[in-house]
Amino acid sequence: MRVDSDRPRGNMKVLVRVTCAAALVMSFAGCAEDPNDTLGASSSSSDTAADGSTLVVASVREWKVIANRLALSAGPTTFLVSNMGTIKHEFLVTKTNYADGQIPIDSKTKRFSEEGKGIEVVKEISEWDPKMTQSLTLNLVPGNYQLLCNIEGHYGNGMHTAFSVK
Ligand SMILES: [Cu+2]
Repeated sequence: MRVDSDRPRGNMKVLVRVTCAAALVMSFAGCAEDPNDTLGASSSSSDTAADGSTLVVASVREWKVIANRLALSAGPTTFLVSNMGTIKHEFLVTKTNYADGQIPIDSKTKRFSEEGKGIEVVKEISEWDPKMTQSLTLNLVPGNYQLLCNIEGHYGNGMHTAFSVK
């Protein structure tokens, strides 16, 4: 068996393993190779992260944002987000009353202004590599949100989902 056959990717594999270990500490079962597995596993695992916050398991890819729950009660919330795509993505928890996918896009930058009227990027995971999982914890207040990626062209291509907090 060739253990180190593909050296260039060696470091990434180690990082993935470390990330999975961190995820397990948060009582998330496993490191998903497929978003459907992530969603399936989440239904039988805890709805609460180790710190007591509400757990939302999500994934980003070209060109979707998926989450295992799209409505929850206000309070401390942890998003565990896997990049299931082949390129970098970001994850923005955005408070807005715009309908899902309807935030106006600048035709030149192919992004929306994160300082625009009626748009509040509450917290974000900056763009990160494929096959990696990141977590984000924040205190959600009631309102309408979108979980989205605002890298050039990505929002317009479909990387958004509506999310509401009561
Ligand atoms: Cu993206």
